[in-house]
Amino acid sequence: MAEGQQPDPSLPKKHRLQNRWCLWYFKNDKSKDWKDNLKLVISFDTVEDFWAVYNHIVPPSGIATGCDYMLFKDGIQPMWEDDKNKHGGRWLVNIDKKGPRPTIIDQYWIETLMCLIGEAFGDSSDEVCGAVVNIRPKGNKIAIWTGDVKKRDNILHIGKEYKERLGLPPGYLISYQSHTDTMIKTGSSSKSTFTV
Ligand code: MGP
Repeated sequence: MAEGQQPDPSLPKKHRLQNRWCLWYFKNDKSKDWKDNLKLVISFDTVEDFWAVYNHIVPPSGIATGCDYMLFKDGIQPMWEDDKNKHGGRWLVNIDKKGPRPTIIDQYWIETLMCLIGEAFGDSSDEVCGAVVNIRPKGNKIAIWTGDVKKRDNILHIGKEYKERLGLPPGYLISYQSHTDTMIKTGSSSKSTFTV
């Protein structure tokens, strides 16, 4: 609904989410700077509008290699440089492309979105900035970004709950990396600050 417009009283009331969320798309165009490839697709703040968006867009398994979806709280840009991200990091889940189900990425992504819009981490949900899914030839990735590497208890709570929500077995370890470490990494792996 446009700003300032009154809701139509004859329509059923929509269910408000705790936060307004923005969906971004990263198109892999190597001729441009990384930031110029980011496009804000749409924002929403009701359950109904979330499903309208979700049902309308191509799932992660269908987007081109090198592209990303990002879902971030309104006001936070999906990049390390944003004030709300710059002291933070991410819980990273690597998804083996050679696994039996190539569309597992879609299942993990919807579960991640449910965790975000449903504020699934209790008080620690305030620490969540957003989530990113990367479609890559070497293996897809999903991550939940949080705002402050020093908030150990919140980060661990989020990591444990997230693992459970994805149905990952206890022996499958996921790691939390600060964005500062990710930025300076050389090669394929960066230092883990936490592991659950
Ligand atoms: P990527 O897209 O997160 O992972 O980062 P990918 O493609 O799997 O690469 P890998 O290095 O993890 O193996 C790829 C590159 O995009 C980074 O090296 C940066 O050059 C750029 N990039 C990614 N992010 C998330 C940012 C960001 O937040 N800010 C800026 N300035 N560049 C970024």
